[in-house]
Amino acid sequence: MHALGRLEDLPLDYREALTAKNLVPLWPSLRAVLPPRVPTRRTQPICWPYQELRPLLLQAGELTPMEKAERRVLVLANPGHGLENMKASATMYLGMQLLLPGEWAPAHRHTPNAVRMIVEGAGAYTTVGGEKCLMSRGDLILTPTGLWHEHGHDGDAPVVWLDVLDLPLVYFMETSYVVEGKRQAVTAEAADSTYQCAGVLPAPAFKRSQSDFPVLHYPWVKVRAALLAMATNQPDIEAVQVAYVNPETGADCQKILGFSALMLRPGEVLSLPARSCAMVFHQIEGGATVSVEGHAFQLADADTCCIPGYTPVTLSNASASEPAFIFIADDAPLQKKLGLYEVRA
Ligand code: 1HN
Repeated sequence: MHALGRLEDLPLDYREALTAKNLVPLWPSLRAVLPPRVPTRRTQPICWPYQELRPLLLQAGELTPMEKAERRVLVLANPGHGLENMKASATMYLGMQLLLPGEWAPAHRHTPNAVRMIVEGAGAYTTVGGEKCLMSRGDLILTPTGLWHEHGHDGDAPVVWLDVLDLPLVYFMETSYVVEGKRQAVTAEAADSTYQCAGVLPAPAFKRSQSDFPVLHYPWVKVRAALLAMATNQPDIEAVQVAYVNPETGADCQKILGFSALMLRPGEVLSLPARSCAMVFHQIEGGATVSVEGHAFQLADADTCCIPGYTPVTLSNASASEPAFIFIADDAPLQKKLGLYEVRA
């Protein structure tokens, strides 16, 4: 690949003539936008240990009342993207949200899709599209695009959860906006949904669900039990991993970001090939090491890290007796829809 002409190679008056007409020569910038073989990634491998951010989040609870915050969140920002841009990766936003007993985060709906991974506390709930979802550690609760949602807390200790949104992508596309609303009437309890019984679907008059998001709440107790059963029943399986899907279609539960839960068996070392998607790892239980070239993050309970795409990663569980459970988010669904997804051997 030979060197291309630089901007400085062009006469100043020519460059000024271009600028005056809103024109730009491609060749000085061509290699920057089309680097050979491997894309340029601003996403840096970064870890946010929970014990470091927790006191700062609780302090936000003292410093900023709910009325002044609407959502009391510390954003897990990747310095590679500039902290003020609030991106963990090019497409993924991460934030730790605090709700104190008795507080209320008012109803709104917006175009970005959100999910919440519950980190600590009990007694809080989120109501999504009229469906009340109680929050327990490790639960995954979806707030898909366009659905009303609000959070409440009837318990007596702080509740914290991890928000994962496709906000950077939706904002980049100039399609991000919010609508404020009134308190929703609760029309259903997620825990009572027919979908909580695996293997059967509601089929009134033999019709399938009209919703793109039939399940909004994936309780950790059930996901954990599924992983343990998989580890017991399929001891030779390469990875003990389940994906959060739409049970009507088997497709990813959201359209842009994908979510899964992984169990690392005691002593397990799992090497994943480089894939084009960026990834987020959040430790639900136990401890694990996330290793990429130049970094080894030791994740303890509730720690979160991210890695850029096109990066091989090794996950390991150093415990000889305890499993490790990890929540994973990535932008593979988006990349697959766009024909950009790759696995490199
Ligand atoms: C949002 O609506 C929530 O509803 C949390 O809890 C974080 C970050 C950016 C945009 C919208 C929530 C958010 C958000």
